[in-house]
Amino acid sequence: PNIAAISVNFDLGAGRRGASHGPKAIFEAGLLQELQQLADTVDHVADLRLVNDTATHLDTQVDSTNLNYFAEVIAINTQLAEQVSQVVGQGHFPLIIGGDHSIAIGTIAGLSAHYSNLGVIWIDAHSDLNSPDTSPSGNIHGMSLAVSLGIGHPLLTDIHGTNPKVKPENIVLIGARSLDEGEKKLIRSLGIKCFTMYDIDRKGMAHVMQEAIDYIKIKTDGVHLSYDVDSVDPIEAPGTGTAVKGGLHFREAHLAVEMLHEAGIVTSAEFVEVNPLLDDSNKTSQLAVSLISSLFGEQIL
Ligand code: DIR
Ligand code: MN
Ligand code: MN
Ligand code: MN
Repeated sequence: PNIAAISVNFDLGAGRRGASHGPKAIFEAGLLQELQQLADTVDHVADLRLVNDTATHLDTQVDSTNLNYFAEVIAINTQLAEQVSQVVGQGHFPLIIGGDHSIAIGTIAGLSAHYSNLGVIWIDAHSDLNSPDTSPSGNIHGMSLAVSLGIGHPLLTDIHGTNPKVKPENIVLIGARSLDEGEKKLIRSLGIKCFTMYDIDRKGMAHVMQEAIDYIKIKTDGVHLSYDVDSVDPIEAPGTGTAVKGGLHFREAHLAVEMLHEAGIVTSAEFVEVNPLLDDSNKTSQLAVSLISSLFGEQIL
């Protein structure tokens, strides 16, 4: 592929600061050098951040209850959606480096203009299916998948055009182990395919990934991989804001992306929630580089 890397230096969707430094740490861990050996071409096409005044001056009438940094999240995602849509139009593979997971709103919005049945593989300890009504935190990184389904504040769901951006039957969740009550209800009521850590323990990661691939490839015309590093166990990925024990082991985390490479179905990807301020040396950034390399075909032998 011709990879167009887009870094997003943003952390206001999360409850703690630091994921905005994720892109710098991941690039310093050697991302571009690794990708140059694997892809046809690699270009770092954009390095997005909020600049003074880009945050929308929201009307004081707008209800932003339980939506932390609402204007900032709208501003960064509006920029990101435009950038993603542009690189897809040029025939490039968008690789988005976060940043907290609220940026999936902009990524998926930008992609959705180019696909009528976009598939989304969401590898995460969480499901990010909250709305202002169900969120225990008000942090928008816990709402991004719901927004992509058209659930949430219209100023978020309407970013970059039509809504919903993705259909519930075209989503697969992998690695879930921390779900809020409202999220569980939504997963059940919409019938979203969800492979929890229980399923991974019970069936094995290879089996789960094969089921996920077989399920998603049937009716989708493109597949976006949204990889939250907190899916990985904190032993391997300590540098993240909402670590949850009982996660993917190092090899399970890699097998997922190795099998996706082999299946050849992924058309865009994002890696999010690396927080270098919480990291142990640069372990989590290095893990991200290694996972991304495997997605683009790095093999052991
Ligand atoms: C929690 C945490 N479900 C929330 N979500 C996180 O605040 O909505 N998502 N950490 O990545
Ligand atoms: Mn290498
Ligand atoms: Mn997430
Ligand atoms: Mn998460």
